[in-house]
Amino acid sequence: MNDPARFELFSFWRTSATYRVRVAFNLKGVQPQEHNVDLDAGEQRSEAFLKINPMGAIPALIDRDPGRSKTPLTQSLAILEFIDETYPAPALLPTGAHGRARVRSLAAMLAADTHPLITPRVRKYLTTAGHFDDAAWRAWQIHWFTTGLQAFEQRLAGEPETGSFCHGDTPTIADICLASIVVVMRVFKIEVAGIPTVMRIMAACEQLEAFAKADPRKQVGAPQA
Ligand SMILES: N[C@@H](CCC(=O)N[C@@H](CS)C(=O)NCC(=O)O)C(=O)O
Repeated sequence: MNDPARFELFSFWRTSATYRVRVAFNLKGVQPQEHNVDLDAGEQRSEAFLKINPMGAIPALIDRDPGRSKTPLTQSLAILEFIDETYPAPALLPTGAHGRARVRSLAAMLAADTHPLITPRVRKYLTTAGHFDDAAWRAWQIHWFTTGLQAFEQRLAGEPETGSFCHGDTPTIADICLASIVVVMRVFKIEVAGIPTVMRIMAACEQLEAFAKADPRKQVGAPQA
């Protein structure tokens, strides 16, 4: 199954959205070839990268399999579903329509409504046009991580579909998104109180090699501890 030449993944060590794609590939036993896009150096806004993703954001994925479209895929949630459809086992979405919608909804709470607010482009805007200093930016980060994760916790704790993972007892794209936020909070040394179910499920995720291997601190380019 593993064909290292098939997928090219544009990535950076600490990014939440790329972490999701790494975990999904790991769960499927597939290893993409990674190309570093240094977000600290602003490489996501280089002319070359903007041809791959005009949004100036990673991940971007190119399928090099002969006969397949070479149009880069962007947006981590779309890429997760692409990987799941390309390699159906183990499934990253449940089978029923309601379960699939619930998992997609949980995933979107973090990937669509939380994470984009703390990206480098938002920081750049707020610290220039918005006149934020470092303390204001940190308060902003803490606010949005807390809002997103406490709402996520409320759903996990209150909905009967929650099991040892976000939906039942196997990992889905909701768990991948949950873990993608927690690993980045660790990088930024941010803690959110009152999220015991989130942290219980995070611990379950990290028991799995697919998640553990994707930890930002283990990626090429990560600062040495
Ligand atoms: N909704 C997009 C978000 C992509 C995104 O914002 N990625 C971040 C890294 S985690 C990025 O490349 N940011 C560059 C910037 O903000 O300048 C996805 O899920 O793929």
